[in-house]
Amino acid sequence: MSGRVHLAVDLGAESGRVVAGVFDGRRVALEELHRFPNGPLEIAGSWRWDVDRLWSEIGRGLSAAAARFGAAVASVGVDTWGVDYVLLSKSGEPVEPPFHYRDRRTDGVMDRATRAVPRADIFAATGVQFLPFNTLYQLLASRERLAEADRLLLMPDYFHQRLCGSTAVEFTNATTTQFFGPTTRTWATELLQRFALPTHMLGDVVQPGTILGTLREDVRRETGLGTIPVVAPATHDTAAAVAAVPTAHTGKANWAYISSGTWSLVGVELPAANLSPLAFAGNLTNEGGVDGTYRLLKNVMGLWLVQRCREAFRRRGFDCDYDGLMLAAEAAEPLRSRIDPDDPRFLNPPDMPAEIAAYCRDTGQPVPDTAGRLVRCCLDSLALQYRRVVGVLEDVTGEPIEVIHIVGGGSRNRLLNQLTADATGRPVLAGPVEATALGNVLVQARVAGDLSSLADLRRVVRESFAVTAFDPRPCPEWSEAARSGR
Ligand code: LFR
Repeated sequence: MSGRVHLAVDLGAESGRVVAGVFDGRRVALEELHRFPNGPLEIAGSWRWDVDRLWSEIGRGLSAAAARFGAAVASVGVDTWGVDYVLLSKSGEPVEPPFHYRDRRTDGVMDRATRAVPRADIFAATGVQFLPFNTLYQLLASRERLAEADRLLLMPDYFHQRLCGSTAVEFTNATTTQFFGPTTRTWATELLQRFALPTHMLGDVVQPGTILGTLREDVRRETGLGTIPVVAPATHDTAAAVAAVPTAHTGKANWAYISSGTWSLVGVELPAANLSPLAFAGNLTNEGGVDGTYRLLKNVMGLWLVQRCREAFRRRGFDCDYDGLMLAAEAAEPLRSRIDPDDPRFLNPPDMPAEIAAYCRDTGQPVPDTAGRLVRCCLDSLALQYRRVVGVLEDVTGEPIEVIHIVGGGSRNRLLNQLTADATGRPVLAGPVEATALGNVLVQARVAGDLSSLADLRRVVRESFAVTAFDPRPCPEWSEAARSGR
């Protein structure tokens, strides 16, 4: 395919990639140029991000893009996970290596914070789900460094700064902090003041699709790229993925998405945030999307459970690939034991299989004692949680959800796709796998003048990628399991 090339730098908690999106005006094709691992950097017992290594990997990807596409490269933009931030000094350098959101310094902070300021007030000001790693609690956990900071950038903004010097904060990721107002659409400075947190380091917030600047001279020299614009896509990976859901029903809430990867983000798209008592009671979040839309969703623990089980199996000398684990899970007895995947004990336990076993023991269930049983327990529990969240979303919006789109890396998991259809009783449409990079690329393509509405972006996705359908099978045991409340 020939056409204009937009580069998506797509960083996830487990891996990063630089992807080229070639857009011919009607369809888009993706080509992965460079993939690299990501993960926590341990410094004196704390979990950080190795942003310098990530930066050099991004450089490698950009050099590969220059070598492969030369002058056809039209722009570049970065998306990453949410909530994490870099504090910059006056001279533009990080004041310390940025923390990983799973770092344990936030243990207990959210509980203390919500004793000081009631949850209802925090929700009214931000519309965000209570998660212990939200930026708000991270700032409270390390407030002593804030005085040194001139700027707070979120992770993608930081890489944009290194690419073009911009210090803007992009809207979709700003909404994950739990100090951004969904109705005022500015920083919730009054809330920060109630916590005696400073606000001087908060900069301008820009919408997805803003041209942030042009590639710095030194980056051009090192990579061989030209004087191209750096464009803020939807910088929150989930927002980018939702923008690339291949629905033909933009503007309606009768479809749900699951952006499936390390996390499962289960939600609907709305024209504005929903701050209702039901949304608050359901601990839902309102995160910003493309074109001012809001993503009403819930973070479900996701395939992190399986990733950590696999890691633990490896440590015990049992190195089974992902497909092998799924086959073992498929062969295991369904719904034998179940966990609440969102119990905070699963956020970062030292040994995931042991934690799952302990949960099952504590709740009087059979302990999953093989790899297949453990993984099956994770997948059944996720599917059951999806069912619950879909129910809550319907209650909150008052609209029946007729179909579920699963996008992202987790949409490759056929077993989980089928279990999701069975558990929710809804048809599941799986794909595209690379929704995040696609959403990133298509927002850039729109800036280049090739596309107009969000519906237009999604039409391109539909015309470029096939989806796989999973129909629900009649399985009364899911209703029973849901009734049992676990
Ligand atoms: C998914 C994600 C989620 C966010 C979590 C932590 O990759 O961005 O949306 O809650 O990571 O930042």
